[in-house]
Amino acid sequence: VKLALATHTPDVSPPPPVALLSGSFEQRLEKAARLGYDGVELMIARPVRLDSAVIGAQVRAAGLQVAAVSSGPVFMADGLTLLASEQKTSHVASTRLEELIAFAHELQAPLVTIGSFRGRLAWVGGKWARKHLVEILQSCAESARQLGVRLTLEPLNRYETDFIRTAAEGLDFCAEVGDEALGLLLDTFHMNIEEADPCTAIWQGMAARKLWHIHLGDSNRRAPGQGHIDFTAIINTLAELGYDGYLSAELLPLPDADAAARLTIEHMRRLGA
Ligand code: LER
Ligand code: MN
Repeated sequence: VKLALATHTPDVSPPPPVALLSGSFEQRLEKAARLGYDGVELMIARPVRLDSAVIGAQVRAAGLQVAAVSSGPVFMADGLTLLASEQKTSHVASTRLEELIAFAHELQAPLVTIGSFRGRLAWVGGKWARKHLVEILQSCAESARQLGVRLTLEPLNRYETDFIRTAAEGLDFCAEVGDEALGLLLDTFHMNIEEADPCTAIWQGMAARKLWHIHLGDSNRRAPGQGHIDFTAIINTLAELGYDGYLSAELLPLPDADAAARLTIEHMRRLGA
């Protein structure tokens, strides 16, 4: 199984609340490689402030792959969301998504994540909010497809979103968008709150051939093994169904950002990942 961890690029400061490892960007890459990670999920806010050739070279020099480009900081650091109360904000956010897609392409990253960056229906209001996001994602999925990049929609728990909380709801939304470049990202922390059974959610995503990325976090959003999620069951289900994407740690830096990264890989490897 390919393991990655989420860490921020130099355009993001302070670090997002679920980013791992301490030190400079290059030090964090080196630490990830030394711990045995295969890849990094890059949490990016402003791709235009970064040089993809430099970032790509730094990641390769550490012997790592870019597992994903995360849009999380576009919301967390810049307050931009695809659905927003101001139309201008929504427009700037869509443009930012196009930039992230182009950046992912330049880095040869397989996908861009869309979690809290999608915003909330209530911020737009009315029946057309959902339709608005469908249209934005149709347009961005087309750009992504042309560049050989994929987009992954992430169901989130009820305290962080007002729509798309389960894999089933995520798959319905993907069907509504109807582009082969749009699929799902399932986060074990969110699944633990919203799904009747995380393994069933994984099965649904795999059956639809839409499960392309997974975020790891335990029930308390600490490293796997520090809460009560059954990661053995999750790993066994993924193996049985032939999942070949990344398991990417996106969790709280507790007891500290380096220890959380170490505890994650130790636990996952011990379980056979
Ligand atoms: C937020 O809780 C999360 O899980 C991120 O992946 C989405 O921005
Ligand atoms: Mn997540």
